[in-house]
Amino acid sequence: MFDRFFQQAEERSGDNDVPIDTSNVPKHIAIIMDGNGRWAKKKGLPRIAGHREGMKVIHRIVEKANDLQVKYLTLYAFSTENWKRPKTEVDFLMKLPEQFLDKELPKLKRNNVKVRIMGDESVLPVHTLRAVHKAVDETAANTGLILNFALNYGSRHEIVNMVKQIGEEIESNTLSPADINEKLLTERLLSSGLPDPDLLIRTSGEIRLSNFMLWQLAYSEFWFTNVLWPDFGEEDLEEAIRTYQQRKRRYGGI
Ligand code: V07
Repeated sequence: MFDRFFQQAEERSGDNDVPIDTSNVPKHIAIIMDGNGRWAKKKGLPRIAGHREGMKVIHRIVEKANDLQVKYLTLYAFSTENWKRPKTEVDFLMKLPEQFLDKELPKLKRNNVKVRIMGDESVLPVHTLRAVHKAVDETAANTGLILNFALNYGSRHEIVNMVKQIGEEIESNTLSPADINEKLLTERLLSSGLPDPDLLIRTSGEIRLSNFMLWQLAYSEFWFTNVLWPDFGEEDLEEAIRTYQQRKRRYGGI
């Protein structure tokens, strides 16, 4: 019941017939791709079937984002907390980057997409890293959409590491506390070089950040939907962007 109410409320604010204003598309969209396990459970399938289905959605969202001239797309693929899942599930997840890239890398290259990753690489399996680095290297010169995968990413971990590094530089006198400001910290996060996300999307009805880009999302617009990630389509991305634009317009009016 609540579910239906929530959906309707979203549809009302969605205004399907209002076209997207191509001059005001969010430059950077970040997405928490949640609900893959739930999608599988609903269908009586194992969780990994949901992850596989969730992976299949990505290429369509990348193409749509590219068409709309979104410049940066960050996707939360694996969190530092996900290691707590059963080993068989983690092992399966760690094969998804290779599976995705085996199929999609040629297309990403043709479409001028530049692949990046953001996360603690030190504990990722070598087979995963090999595939990911190949994609990063082979798309390094591309100038189109920047597709940033958060892989073994956790925002607190990111911040702790940054502070540790800064502490070491202060100890060795290569950095002075007086030099510490927001710009310096921003440049030392794993997202260095990317602008802050303009829009955060989270699927599957959870209304929380779950340790995702805490510093970077300080001023972002948030858009939550009950749609499960494997069911997320181009029209859902459009709706999120339309809602974002309506909010922006309202701010402009004040
Ligand atoms: C994963 C599929 C999407 C739904 C969320 C969880 C499961 C794509 C990647 C990926 C990562 C890096 C890269 C290229 C592709 C991925 C994991 C899980 C661990 F360079 N999807 N996907 N990685 N899922």
